[in-house]
Amino acid sequence: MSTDLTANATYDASNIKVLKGLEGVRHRPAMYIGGTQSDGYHHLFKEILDNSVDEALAGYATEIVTTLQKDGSLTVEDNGRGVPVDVMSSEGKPAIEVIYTVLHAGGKFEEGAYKVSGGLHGVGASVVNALAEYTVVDVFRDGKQYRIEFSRGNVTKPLSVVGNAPKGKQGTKVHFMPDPTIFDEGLRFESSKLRLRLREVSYLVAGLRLVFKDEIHEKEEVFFDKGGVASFAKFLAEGEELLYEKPILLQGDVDTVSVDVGLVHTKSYNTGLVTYANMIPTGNGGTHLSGFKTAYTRAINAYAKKSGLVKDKDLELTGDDLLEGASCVVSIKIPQPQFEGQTKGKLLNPEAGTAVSKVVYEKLSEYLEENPRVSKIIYDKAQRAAQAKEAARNARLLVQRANPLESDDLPGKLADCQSENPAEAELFIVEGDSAGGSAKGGRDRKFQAILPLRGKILNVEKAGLSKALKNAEVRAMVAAIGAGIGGTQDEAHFNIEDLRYHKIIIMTDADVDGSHIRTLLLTFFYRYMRPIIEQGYLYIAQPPLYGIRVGKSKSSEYLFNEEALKKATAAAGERSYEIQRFKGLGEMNADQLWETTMDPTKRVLKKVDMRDASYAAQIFDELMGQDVQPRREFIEENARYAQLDV
Ligand code: 28G
Repeated sequence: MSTDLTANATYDASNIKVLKGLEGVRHRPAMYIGGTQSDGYHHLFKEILDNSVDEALAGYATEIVTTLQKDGSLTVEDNGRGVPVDVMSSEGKPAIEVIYTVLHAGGKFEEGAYKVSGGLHGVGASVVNALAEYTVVDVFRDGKQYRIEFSRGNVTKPLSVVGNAPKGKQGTKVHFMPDPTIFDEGLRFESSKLRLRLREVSYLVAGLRLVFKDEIHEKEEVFFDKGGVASFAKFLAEGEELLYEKPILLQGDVDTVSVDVGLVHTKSYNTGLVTYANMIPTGNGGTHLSGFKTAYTRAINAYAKKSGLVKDKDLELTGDDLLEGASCVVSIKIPQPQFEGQTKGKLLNPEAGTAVSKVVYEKLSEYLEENPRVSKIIYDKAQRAAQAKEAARNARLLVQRANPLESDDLPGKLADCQSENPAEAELFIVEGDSAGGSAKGGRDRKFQAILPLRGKILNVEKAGLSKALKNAEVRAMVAAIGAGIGGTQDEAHFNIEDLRYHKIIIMTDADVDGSHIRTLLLTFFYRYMRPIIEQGYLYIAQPPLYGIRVGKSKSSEYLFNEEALKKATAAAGERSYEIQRFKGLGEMNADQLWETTMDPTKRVLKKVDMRDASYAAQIFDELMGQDVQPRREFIEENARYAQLDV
């Protein structure tokens, strides 16, 4: 049974305008979804999910189920009211068709307009339709099940009733497949990225239940939390020891801006701060973040004076001191957000700053008054942070006093290169003395320097800066790199201009120990020499797992994974071949190491990319904890932040 709800005559002329709009989307997808790489691909999911979330924010949907199908397509289903299906008199077409085929000018793609209390949802649907190979929308409404189908912006099956809705069932179900001719080759939905957004949304919309069914990996997961951003802050602090159990929630509305802040303090030395405007992550902060920092700092200092926690009335702790070990989530909703740049990384609205500042000052002051025990804990921690900062400053001066440009002061185990031109100089940081020896023997000393590290380096995440600066391996790296050492707690003591090498290459084994050392090194660079990552100067060497020599060939081909090995043996066919398995860097002789891993014309380097750094930073903390499992997951996940650079 299938009833066509519109007369065919209404399609034809009226569709021409519609198609023009969506053709524009297909012609310049980047303008609408940011790009045609993985982020753009996953943006389609976010748009559809947002529509369901809006229906939840409007007070109708309570559950959203996302299913990653075996064939890579995606289904999102909510239990809201169902997209309206009645024919709009202005267009002569069902509302749902209009929503999916008319590009909404002035919608969130152009200005980022966001109607907080519902009413504007559906805006991204037409963009998704335009960029999908197929989109099938089922609506459960008034006891019926309706369906309409699209492909690449066009209606392929007009709206019809396909049957009765199961008893009591209401809502919208969207099934779509991104158009492979639009996106970069080989892209697929990644469970990790879908889960990241679902988790985020479950915290940003307290009480909304988000189910993820991963049919590829046959897993199901429910994201649900009543605690909102307070739980989010606690989640981001996972793996760290909390200074008090219950995270702090600060909420309030100022005019049309609504403010939600979650806050918890841990024993760690790092600050985790994530901000959102209308559920969009603002990785570069903006007015809401500034408003938070000022009000937070003022509220605590004022309370400390008033309550007698501070003896010296003039002594004010800085925001950085007060935020050491804190994990904070700032989420605001604002009718007309203004973002800087295309990536929406930074919020510009001045009224957002005022609103956050007002809510945080008032509500935090109130909280501190009512919770003197917690207030004292927070203040004591910040005082210790201020003292440690002083100690670190002294220790840092000691390390820096040795002028790294005079080779006498370079660490003894560094085999430096001849070139003094950073643009061509490379520093290999090598795990273990034996690999270090091979690297020294195999390198091109003109431009390649070798710094062997002995055993495991200090976990800077647990030790903190002043201890780290006492560690011999850390000091050797700081001296060799030559640009000082920074940190999130203090003024910039790292100067990228002084960098002695524009390629810093971490060379560790492909085993668990190697991964661990690599993780520790990444943490170190991330925390204390971040500009090196930001500028794209940090790399990971990829030693091959196998070498294969086919037939009478004199040279080996190097293979980096099992799959490549399979391909190579298949390609060898009838010819004889010889496979060599490399167990570790230390087992390669100098020539082999040069040939496989160091020779710029043959080697494979992964560039460490920190585009996702603001979120990664949060996850980073958690992963550096004591648990082996999350750390292992990190090592796998970390591949997402590294790009292949041959
Ligand atoms: C499953 C994946 C994506 C949605 C709704 C519900 C309504 C709606 C969506 O209306 C048009 C414009 C302003 C009212 C609203 C239903 C009011 C009454 C809705 C979704 C009509 C859009 N009944 N659920 N759109 N508005 N879920 N999920 O897309 O005036 S989109």
